[in-house]
Amino acid sequence: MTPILYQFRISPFCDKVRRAMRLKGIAWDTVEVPVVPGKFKHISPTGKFPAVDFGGELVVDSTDILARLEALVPTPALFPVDPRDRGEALILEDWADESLYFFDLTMRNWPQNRASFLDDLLHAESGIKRRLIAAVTPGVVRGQARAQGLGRKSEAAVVADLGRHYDALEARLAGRAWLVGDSISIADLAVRSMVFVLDRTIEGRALSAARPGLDAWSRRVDAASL
Ligand SMILES: N[C@@H](CCC(=O)N[C@@H](CS)C(=O)NCC(=O)O)C(=O)O
Repeated sequence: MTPILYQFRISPFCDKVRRAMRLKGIAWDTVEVPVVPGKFKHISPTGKFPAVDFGGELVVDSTDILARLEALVPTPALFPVDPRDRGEALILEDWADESLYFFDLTMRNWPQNRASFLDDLLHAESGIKRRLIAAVTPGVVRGQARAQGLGRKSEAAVVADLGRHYDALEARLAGRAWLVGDSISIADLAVRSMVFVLDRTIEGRALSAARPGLDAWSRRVDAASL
């Protein structure tokens, strides 16, 4: 059985799943979901992706998908065995998913970053549909960012916030190869997937390039999982 990944290619959550499958040596098929995914409701009732079809068993949500992958191919283990490490890894994963993600959503939609955002988002769309989605997306995403709160801050305040998060990562990575324990884990994959998309913004790339530990760790995670 070859798992089928239903994805938005641009999504850091989908990137996390692809990295986990590569690390575990699992081959998969990909279905690119259109940006307006109406007819994929039977795959993901929440309308969120990634979703993976494991031979008829559908799993939605990247964390649940990684747990399913871990059960399918236990090594290398992405969920640390030590309970304290496991807890830390899951907390870091959730921080990446629920905090860093909103920096992605907010910053990629800033005017100076928008062209690359729309190119990445709409890579599979063309013609009138592409133009229509490109026209409405900035307003929709701005609304999401404002609802979460980050989108109500000035650009300078958002960059300062992200710099503080990156300082925390830089400090955490001092003298160690991975975020938790002594091997790559779900924490590294989740955080790297967010830093990866943030590196597609002018400000995010400047912040990560100024932190040598973070930058070296990014290269390390990519070497293992890309
Ligand atoms: N907690 C979910 C989050 C997935 C998620 O938010 N995916 C976004 C793409 S980055 C999505 O599908 N958005 C579509 C929507 O909200 O309608 C996971 O870890 O898989």
